[in-house]
Amino acid sequence: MDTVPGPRSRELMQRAVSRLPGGVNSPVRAFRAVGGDPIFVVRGEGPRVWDADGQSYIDYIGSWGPLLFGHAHPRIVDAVREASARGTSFGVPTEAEVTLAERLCAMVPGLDMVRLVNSGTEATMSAIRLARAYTGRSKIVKFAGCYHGHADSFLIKAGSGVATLGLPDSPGVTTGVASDTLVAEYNDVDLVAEYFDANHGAIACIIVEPVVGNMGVVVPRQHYLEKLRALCDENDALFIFDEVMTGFRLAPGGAQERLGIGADLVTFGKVIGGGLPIGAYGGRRDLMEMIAPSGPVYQAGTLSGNPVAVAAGLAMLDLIAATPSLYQQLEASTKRLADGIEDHLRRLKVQACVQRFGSMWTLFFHPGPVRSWQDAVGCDTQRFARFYQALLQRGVLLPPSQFEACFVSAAHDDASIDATLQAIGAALEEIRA
Ligand code: KE4
Repeated sequence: MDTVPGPRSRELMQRAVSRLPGGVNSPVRAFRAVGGDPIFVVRGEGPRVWDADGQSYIDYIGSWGPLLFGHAHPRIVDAVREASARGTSFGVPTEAEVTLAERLCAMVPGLDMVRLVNSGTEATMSAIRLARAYTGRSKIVKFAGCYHGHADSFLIKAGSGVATLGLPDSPGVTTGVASDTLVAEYNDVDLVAEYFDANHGAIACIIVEPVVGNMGVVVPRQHYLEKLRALCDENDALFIFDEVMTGFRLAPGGAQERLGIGADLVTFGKVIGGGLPIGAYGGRRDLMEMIAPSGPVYQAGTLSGNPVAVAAGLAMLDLIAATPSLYQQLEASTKRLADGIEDHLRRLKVQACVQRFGSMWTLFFHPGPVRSWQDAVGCDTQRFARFYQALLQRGVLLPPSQFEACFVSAAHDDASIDATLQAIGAALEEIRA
């Protein structure tokens, strides 16, 4: 494989940096944490993408989670084509958005009503606004290394791109806003309990990634989420599951179904848009009917419930419904991949560990286990960067950060997994030297 990124991607990046901050429209895409310039992708199909220099890669970014069935699935492409031919946006209600709301409520436990928005950030920022309005309280509890989008209240020890770039907290977030965000360590309950004791009657909600993807894949300890649920109940606070990443990826009913725990509000994004801009938040009817215009809590959006994005989402849900073995297949593929990587780690005596849940996985350059952000910061990010580049040269594209989840899709067949394992073995050999 020629040097990656190739000349065309480099040329595009030179143009990009003069008109887009860092040359990108979302920071983590700049490949800063892995020491190079990004490839520019021109198309995707199934498990693969092709860059501007004609190189192809087995893709585990998967648009950061939405592409449960891989790139350019014909059912989704056709749905988008047909919907857009009837008009791309109306700003007036359409039947399709009602149908999507009905389908989401039928699939997700405890979902009486939803509001569609345009991103995961809009979903989570709206959910905490609703929690603050319902409880009359100001403070929220989040967890270091968890990422809930870029709304001010969340940019406090956040994961994903914030962690990747080593930005402790973002300038522009006022101390007033930051003082209402209490941060604890994921998988630790004691400090959360102390927060409730010290802020009696002041905490509106806990918001958590039920299975974390945004510090790399970190799974909840046994009974951890149940203890958070109990603390919310004891203190009349709301429990918010941020399922922007896990929703419809771990099970049709997401982490609530998979883990058997009910949240009061749940946020979604990614999968339910089939790769188009979408988000949603929802929960109990008494909560959601507080949202304007049925209630006083204002939230709005020009393109919310956009007919083209909704059509892609409905096609995605149709694909899920038409593939009864989907989640077993995703589990089996991801297990085979993770087991193969662990075989390489043992054979080459590399100090690293693989953590996975469903079709989400991360190779941590850390002895493991990684159970919190405190653990994750111990990763050898320099070694990850060398591994990343060695793998990229061998035609496998991971998220360009140690603190992200990799995604297996239904399009990642045995041949893709085998080719990935071969490339990972060679890349590990290269950096071991
Ligand atoms: P968006 O606003 O980026 O659509 O969603 C924010 C968000 C909220 N909650 C969770 C659990 C999320 O994972 C995300 C976004 N995920 C990152 C990937 N780790 C988006 C990638 C990016 O920022 O470019």
